[in-house]
Amino acid sequence: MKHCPKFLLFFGSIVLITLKLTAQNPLIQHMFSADPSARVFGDSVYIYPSHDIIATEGKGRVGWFCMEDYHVFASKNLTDWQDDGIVVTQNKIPWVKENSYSMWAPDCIEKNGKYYFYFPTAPKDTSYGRGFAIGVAVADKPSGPFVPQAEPVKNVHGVDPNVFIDDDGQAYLYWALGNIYGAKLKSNMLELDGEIKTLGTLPGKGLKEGPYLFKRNGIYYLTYPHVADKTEQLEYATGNSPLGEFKVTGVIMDETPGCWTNHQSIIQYKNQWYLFYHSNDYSPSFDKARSIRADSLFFNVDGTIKKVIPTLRGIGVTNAIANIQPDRYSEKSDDVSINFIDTSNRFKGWKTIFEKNGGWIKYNTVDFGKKKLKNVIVKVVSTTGGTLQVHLDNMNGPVISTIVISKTMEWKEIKVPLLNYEAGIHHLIISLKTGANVEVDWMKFE
Ligand code: FUB
Repeated sequence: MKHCPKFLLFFGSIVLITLKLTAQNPLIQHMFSADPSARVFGDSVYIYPSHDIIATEGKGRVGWFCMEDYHVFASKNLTDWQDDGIVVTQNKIPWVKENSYSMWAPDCIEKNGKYYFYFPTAPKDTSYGRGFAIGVAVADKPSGPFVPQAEPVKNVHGVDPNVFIDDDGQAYLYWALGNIYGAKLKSNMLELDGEIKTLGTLPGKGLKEGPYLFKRNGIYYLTYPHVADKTEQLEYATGNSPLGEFKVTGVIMDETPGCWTNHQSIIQYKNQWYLFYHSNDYSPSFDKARSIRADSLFFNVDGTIKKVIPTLRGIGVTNAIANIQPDRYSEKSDDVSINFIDTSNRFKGWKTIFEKNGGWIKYNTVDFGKKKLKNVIVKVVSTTGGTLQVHLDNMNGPVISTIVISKTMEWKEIKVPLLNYEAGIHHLIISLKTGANVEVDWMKFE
C-alpha cells in the first residue's frame, strides 16, 4: 500500500482531500469501503462505494452498519487510485435524519454532462415513508462538488439504488426492499416516470438486494446479491428489456466465507470486463467493516458469465519500481502463509511468511519497463535467516536475484544487484531456497 496527501480544497464547507493510493485487493487500503459502484467516465474508472466506520456508543448502532459519508475514487490504470475525498455527507442534507449513519450503497451515472449520485438513507420526516428513501446529488464532474436535492425521489422506499441508461437514452432506477424494483426515470433523472415494477421472476426465497443492471450484445443482465444458502452470493438473471421479464441465469461469485454481504458492479474498461465486489479483509471477525475488491470477469460464447473466483492479486499492472506486495499473491504453495503485519492496526497491511525452504509465491503482471533496472530491495525479517530467489514468469524462468538474509529481529531493507534484467511485463516467483521463517513485507526494483 502507498498513500500520500496531495492537496486540500475547500468547496463551501465540504473538504476534499485527495490521496494517491496504490493497491491490489482490497482496492482501498486506508479506510473501510463497501458496495462498490464502478463507472467509466471519460478515460477513467470512478468508484463510488459505501464508507463503513465502526459504530460506538452514541455514534450509530453498535454491532451494525455505520456510514456517515461517501468518498469517490478514480484511476486510469486500475492500480493507482486517487481518493478524491468526501462527496456527500449525512448531516449536510436537510431531509436526512441527523446522525442516522445509514448512508448505504450508492450509485452514480452521467447524463448530458451532469453526474447524478443516488444514495439510500434514513429520512428525518416519516412522510417520506418509513425506512429508507433515496436521495440524489448532482455535479458537473464525476468527483463533484455534488449538490444534494432538497427532497428524496418520490414514491421510492428501499435501499441500493442503481441507474441504467439504455441506448435510446431512457433511464431506469432500480432498488431493493426484499424484492427488486424498477421504474423509468423522467429525463430530469430525479423523478419516476410511470409505474413501479417488481422484478418478480427472481428467486422467491432468500433475501435479494443490490441490483446492478448492464447491457452487453443486446442482453440485459440484472445482477444482485442473493442469500441462496447461508450468506449472499452474487447471481444474475438475463432478459431482453430493462424491466424484464428476467430469467435467473447463474452465479457470478459464490458466498464469501466470513462476510455475510456482498455487493457488485460490472464494467468494461479498455476491452476487459471487471467485477467490483467487497469482502472484509481488514476486519476478519466483524463483517460490517468491509473492503472493496475487483477481479477480471469473462463471458462464455453464449453470453453467460464465467464464475469469478476472488483473488488477492486483483487487477491492474504493478510497476516494478513501486512497492510490490507478494502477500497479494496470484498463487502460492501451502508452506507460505499470509498474516497482518500489526494486528493492532490492520491497515498497515500484510506480510508473506516463508515457513520452510521450498515455499514459493507468485505475483502476476509486474512491468519492468524499458529502462534497465539494477537492484532489488526487499523488506524482510527472519529469526533464523535464509535465501530467497526471484524467478521471472515461472519456476523454470530466469533467476533475476538471489537474496541472502541473515538473522534479524527487526525489519530491515536489503538491497541486492539484479543478476539479469528483462524488459516488459513478467510474473514474479519468489521462493525460499534455504532456511526457514523468512517474512517479507514488500519488494521493489530500482
Ligand atoms: O452496505 C449496507 C448494505 O449491505 C447494502 O445496502 C447492501 O447491499 C449490503 O451490502
